[in-house]
Amino acid sequence: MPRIKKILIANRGEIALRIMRTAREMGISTVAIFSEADRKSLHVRYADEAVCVGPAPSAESYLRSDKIIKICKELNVDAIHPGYGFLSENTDFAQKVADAGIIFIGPSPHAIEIMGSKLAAKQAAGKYNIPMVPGTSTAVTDRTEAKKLATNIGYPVLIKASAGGGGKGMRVVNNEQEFDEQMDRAVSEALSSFGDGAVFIEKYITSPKHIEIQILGDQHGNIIHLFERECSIQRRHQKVIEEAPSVSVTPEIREAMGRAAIDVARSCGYYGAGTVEFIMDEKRNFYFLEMNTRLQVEHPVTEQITGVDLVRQMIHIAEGYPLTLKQEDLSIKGHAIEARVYAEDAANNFLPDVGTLNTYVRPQGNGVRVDDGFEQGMAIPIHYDPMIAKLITFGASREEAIEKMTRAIDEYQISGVQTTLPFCRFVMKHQVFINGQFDTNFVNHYFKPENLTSEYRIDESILAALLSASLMTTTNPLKAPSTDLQAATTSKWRERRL
Ligand code: MV4
Repeated sequence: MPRIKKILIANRGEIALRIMRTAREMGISTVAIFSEADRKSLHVRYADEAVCVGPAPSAESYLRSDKIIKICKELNVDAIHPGYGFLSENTDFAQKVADAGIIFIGPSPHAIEIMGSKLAAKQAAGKYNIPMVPGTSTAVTDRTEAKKLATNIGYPVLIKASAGGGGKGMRVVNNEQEFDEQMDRAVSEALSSFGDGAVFIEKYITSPKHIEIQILGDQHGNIIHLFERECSIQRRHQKVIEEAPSVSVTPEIREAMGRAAIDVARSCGYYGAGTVEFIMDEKRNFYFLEMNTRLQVEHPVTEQITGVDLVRQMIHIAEGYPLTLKQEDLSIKGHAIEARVYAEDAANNFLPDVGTLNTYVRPQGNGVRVDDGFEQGMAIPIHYDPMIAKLITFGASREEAIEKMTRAIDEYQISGVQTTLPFCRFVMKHQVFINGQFDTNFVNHYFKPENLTSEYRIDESILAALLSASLMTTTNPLKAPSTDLQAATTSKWRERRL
């Protein structure tokens, strides 16, 4: 069995750091790569060795597969962990790594390729009895033919790009009159975004919950699932809150969904860690959507409820060992919630906010995990994803996890950039979130910028703190307009930018 002694992490930020921590625990040495913008990053300092791969833009640094493979050869690297994003779901990269005699810590190029195409994925899954949304599993090209299919499926329908992702190339069609225009748009968007104009049609599920199953497979055909994650709280296809388990999933549904996820993985000979996405309608019917062939951003909630280190498992699998975990040994213990802390202004349509972390103090204590890659004083680079941190809480029950999240959000001190923390607090306090009756429309239905201020109204204890503080030089918080989010946020008024 090839023992991995040295890993290169082809990524940056919190996920690079998260992977290195497990590698270090396993006695594996680590190589970081970094762009010129990340020279001082925590992931660079944490690594045993670090190599600059180029200028700030990803295309000139983190996406330079040729350079990355060359570094591996020069530094005697045994394996590459791609993290998420960047090269993680790139078939050519996985193949080139294998051709260079380096272990790719992830699935086979074949599995990445199949699941990278929604149509190929549907066709592969079609060999098993996996529930799928009524629709086509081949590309539609002829409009007249397509309209007939849509009428049979029944409006509203969704036109989707086979190569799509993040909602791109996806068009809702409410009736036959709209069909031609929306189909043209979907095809041209698919062509311009992915260079592949193949589209297909599905019944549009108007109020779905987004539920995904974590799976692990080894190179000997064993596949297990690690239950579900509920990811419905998102806006513009960007997840903000994730949790495990889901309030809407019964033990029976969990078992059926887990079995379906394992079959999807089996349909492409999957090994490594992977995630099978489903949507669930109001009647709790669930349908397979697609499979993500990487370690996902939200993997920590699964780690917290199962006690399994997913990165450790990925490394074991890549080394060729059979899974030591058995399905019957796995169980859900407690509840975990993740809040993504983005440098974005939720009060201003989630506009990205650039700047420096003038104050950056993490919450701590029982049931709190923070996965991040920043320190106080660092600037958030504009070149990459604006995620500052993932705040994860876990408790014996969902209520406890929510209470811990609210407390942790209140402890988190960030100034210099606007963040999604106030928005996450709004979600934790919202009755619809608390009772679990939410779907992917939650943000559109319930969130308005004004909501943030009511939760952040100055109360007496804050007034007392304001009066005793000697920092009231820039503005008088007592006169701060009630719409001023920063001014009314617990203690954060002190760092208000003018
Ligand atoms: C759907 C759907 C409703 N009906 N398919 C969004 C991106 C891609 N992963 C698939 N997506 C959807 N597919 C059918 N037939 C609704 C969505 C969808 C969605 C899915 C998961 C999480 C958030 C979402 C937000 C809007 C739409």
